[in-house]
Amino acid sequence: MPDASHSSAPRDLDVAIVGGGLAGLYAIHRLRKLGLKVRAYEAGSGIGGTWFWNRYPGARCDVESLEYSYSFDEALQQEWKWPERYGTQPEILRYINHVADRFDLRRDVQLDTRIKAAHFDRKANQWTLRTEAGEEIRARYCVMAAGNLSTPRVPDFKGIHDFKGKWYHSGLWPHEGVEFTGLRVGVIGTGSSGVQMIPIIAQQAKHLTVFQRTANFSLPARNMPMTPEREGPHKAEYSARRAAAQETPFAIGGYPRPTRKTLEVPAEERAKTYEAKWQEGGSISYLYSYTDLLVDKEANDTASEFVRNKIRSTVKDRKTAELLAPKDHPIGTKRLCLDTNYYETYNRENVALVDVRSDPIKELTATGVRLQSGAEVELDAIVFATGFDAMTGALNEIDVRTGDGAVLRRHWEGGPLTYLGLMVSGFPNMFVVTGPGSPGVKTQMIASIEQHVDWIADTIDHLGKHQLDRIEPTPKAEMDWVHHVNAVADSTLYPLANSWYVGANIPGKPRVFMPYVGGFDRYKKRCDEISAGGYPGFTLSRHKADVA
Ligand code: N01
Repeated sequence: MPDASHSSAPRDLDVAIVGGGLAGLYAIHRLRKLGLKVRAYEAGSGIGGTWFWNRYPGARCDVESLEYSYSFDEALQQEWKWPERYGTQPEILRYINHVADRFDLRRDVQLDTRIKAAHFDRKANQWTLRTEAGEEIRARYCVMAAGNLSTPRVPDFKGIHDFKGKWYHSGLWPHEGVEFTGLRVGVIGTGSSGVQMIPIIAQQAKHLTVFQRTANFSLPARNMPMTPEREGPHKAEYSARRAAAQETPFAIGGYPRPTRKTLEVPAEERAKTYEAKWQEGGSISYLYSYTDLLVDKEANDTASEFVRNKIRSTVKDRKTAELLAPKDHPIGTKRLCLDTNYYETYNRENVALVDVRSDPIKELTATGVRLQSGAEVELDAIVFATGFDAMTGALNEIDVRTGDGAVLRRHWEGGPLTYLGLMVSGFPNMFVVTGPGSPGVKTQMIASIEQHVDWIADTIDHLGKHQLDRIEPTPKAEMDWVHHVNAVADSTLYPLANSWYVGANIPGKPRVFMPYVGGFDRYKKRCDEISAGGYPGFTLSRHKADVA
C-alpha cells in the first residue's frame, strides 16, 4: 500500500517523528492512542530502518527472534511465527511490514522524505521540520527516532572514485542484490557486518580478500530452525518472560544470572563452562559465565583466551589464526559478533586475510587496493563493512537549532550531552529514542525502544493532563547524567576498546563513551522514579509565560 500523498499530508501536528524504523513505528502506535496527531518521516522508500537498508548477504539479528520482537501486543507475539532461532534481514523486514499493516501505521508514515532541519521557536512553542524537498511541518513535540547505526560511513580513501569495479557499503545494500560469482572481491572491515557476510561472499566469489584492521571476537551463533520445543514453552509464558527480561541488564531473558566470580572457580571447571556456552551459541550466555567478565581484566583474560584458542584450533594457517585472534581488547568490550562458519572460512583456498593494521590501505586504484608497502590487491568489487557514524551521526546530519541560538551540533561538539539519553538541555520538547546516554545499543534494542517511547508518551500525556506544554532538562541534570554514564563506563572494561561506543571509528570524532552500560534494569528504574517523582531534573512549564 502506498504512503499518504505528500501534497495532501497534514503539516500541523502534535508530534513529528523522524524515522520509520522500529522506533518510529512504535511511536506512531503509542502516541496515536493518546489521541495525538502524529506523522513519521522516513528517508527510505520503505519502512523498517536498519532492516530496510542492511540487506547484505548473511544479514541477520544476533539476538534470538523470540526476544527480538515487539512485546506491546500479546496477540501479535503469539501469532507471529519465527522460522529460525535468529531472524534474517528479509524475515525481520517482513515482520515489521506485518506490524505496520496490522496496526494501520502506514497512513502516518511519509516515505522518501529526509528531514534536513528542525528548528524550535520558543514563542510559538513549536518545532518546524524542513524536508530535503523543502516541505515544512510544524509540531509541538518532535521525536527523533532516526536510529543509532543509521549513518553509513565509507572511509575517505584516496582514489575511491578511480576504482573501475563496483563498490558497496553494508548499510546501503542494493535492493536487487549483488552477484559476486566469478569476481575477485575485497571486504574491508571485520565488525558484525563483515563477520556475517564474509562466509557467504566467500562461497560466491572467485576469490575473497578480507582487509582486517582490528580482529574481533566472534562466537558461533548456532542458528537452527525454530522447533515447537523452543517456541511452545516460550510463548506459553511470553508476558512473564518479557517482564523478567526487563529485570536484566541486556533486556534479554532466559539466561540465568551468574553468581560466581571467574577466578573463584578452578581453571578446569571454567574451561568446561566456556565450552558449554560455546556449544550453546549466542553472546549473552557466554558473557554471563561469571559475574565479573566485563569489570575485571584478569577474569576477562580467561574468557578471551578460551576464544583465541578456539580460533587457533579452527584456522589451519597459524599466521592467519594469530591475526584473527584479538589481542587488543577484552572480549565483550566491542560488540561481540555471532557468526556461522566465520573462522572456518579462512581455511578456504579462495580466501586471503590482509592485515591492514601493520600495512594500512594507502589508496584505491583503478584495479583494486594499494597498501602502504606498495603491495597491490587486484579486485573486481569492494565491500565496505566499515560501520557507521554511530549514535550521533543521524542527529548531527539534521540542522537542529532553536530561535534563541542553541545549535545541537555545537552543543555536542565535545561529545553528545543528554539527560537519560532522552532529552537535550536547550532543546525543549525534543525527545530522542535510543540515542547517546541511553542503554539502547547495549540491550535487546526493541525492548529499549518500547521503554523509551512509553516514557515519552507518558510524559506528553502528563504534560497535557496538567495543562503544561513544554519540557526540557536542566543543564545540571544533563551534566550529572553524562558524568554518571562515564563513571559507570569507567567502572567496567569497556573503555579499553577502540570501538564505535567511543566514536573511535570516525577520525576526529570526540572520544566520549556514549552508551549507558549500567544496564536496562537500572535505567528503567531510574526513568520510572523520575516520572513518578514529578520529573526532577526537568523543567515543565506552560509556554504562555514566554509570550507575556
Ligand atoms: O561496523 P563496525 P559494523 N580501514 O564499526 C573497519 C550492529 N550490527 O557495520 O575496528 C580499515 O563494528 C573497522 O576496523 P576497526 C552492531 O551493533 C549488528 O560491522 O575500527 N578498516 C571494523 O573492523 C555492530 O557493532 C548486527 O579497527 C576499517 C569495521 O570496519 C554495529 O552494527 C549486524 C576502516 C567496522 O565495524 C556496527 O557493525 C551488523 C579503515 N579505514 C551490525 N574503517 C547483528 O545484529 C573502519 N574499518 C548481527
